[in-house]
Amino acid sequence: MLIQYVIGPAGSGKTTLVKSLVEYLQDYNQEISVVTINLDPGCRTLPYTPDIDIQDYVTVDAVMEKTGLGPNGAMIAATDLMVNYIEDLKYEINQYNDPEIILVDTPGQMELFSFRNSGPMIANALGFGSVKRGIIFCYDSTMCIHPNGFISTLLLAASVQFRFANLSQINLLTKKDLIHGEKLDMILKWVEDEYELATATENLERGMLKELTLSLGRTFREFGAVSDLLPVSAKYNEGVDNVWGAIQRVSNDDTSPYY
Ligand SMILES: Nc1nc2c(ncn2[C@@H]2O[C@H](COP(=O)(O)OP(=O)(O)OP(=O)(O)O)[C@@H](O)[C@H]2O)c(=O)[nH]1
Ligand SMILES: [Mg+2]
Repeated sequence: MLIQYVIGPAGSGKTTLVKSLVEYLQDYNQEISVVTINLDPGCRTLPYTPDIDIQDYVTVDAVMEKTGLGPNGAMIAATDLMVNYIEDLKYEINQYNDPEIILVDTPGQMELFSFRNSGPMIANALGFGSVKRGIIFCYDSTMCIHPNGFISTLLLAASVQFRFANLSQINLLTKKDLIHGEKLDMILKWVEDEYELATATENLERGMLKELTLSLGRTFREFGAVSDLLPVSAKYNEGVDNVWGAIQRVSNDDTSPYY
């Protein structure tokens, strides 16, 4: 059994990806057993019906009503409260007959799940028995068309990797349908070739921002934090097969941190 946590900045396409991936896996050609978990206590509607839903236990609205906190404070409190329901989540997972994969949709406020204690605690606690765990990180392509936006997203992806250090990470470039083909190729070249990113930074950024972008680009590459980006359009179900391929490759790799 695999558990994949879908993480990324607000609006980067996490929920739409979960929906599209579930549909792909449940397609009659695949028939892969999949369970979905919604770990966002604040979302109002979802385009898929989660099999397991944290909102059965805790919601931002209920926390607001009970504590008088505003939406931001209540979101923080609700995210922290999720750890109280780890045993319930495990119990619910055990009701399914050893699914091949569990997809976990995480909150829009990425920093709450990733940088407070609850996210890593839940991720560790759900890794019981022989369960393999990994992260799918969503780079929003519309945020990555400038070197500075690309590096900023890379910073977020790398900080998630640090926080969940024992989990493998697959990086996606989401909403590829929203950017032109040449821009998409350009971003993919920035990943492959450090000179392409450096040249684009020289041409497109100015002053301090340019120096910082160049310096961060070099540092990230040195530390191996610039890794393959898989372009995907969950809205139009394009590239979802490659995401499944990447999940399978990482989970079958004995040297990956899955183990
Ligand atoms: N064009 C296009 N739009 C997309 C795609 N994926 C998501 N969107 C849109 O982007 C918006 C945000 O998508 P979500 O899937 O809700 O993103 P999210 O990361 O789950 O958002 P939060 O949970 O609020 O952080 C919605 O309007 C989606 O319809 C895509 O592949 N292409
Ligand atoms: Mg979402």
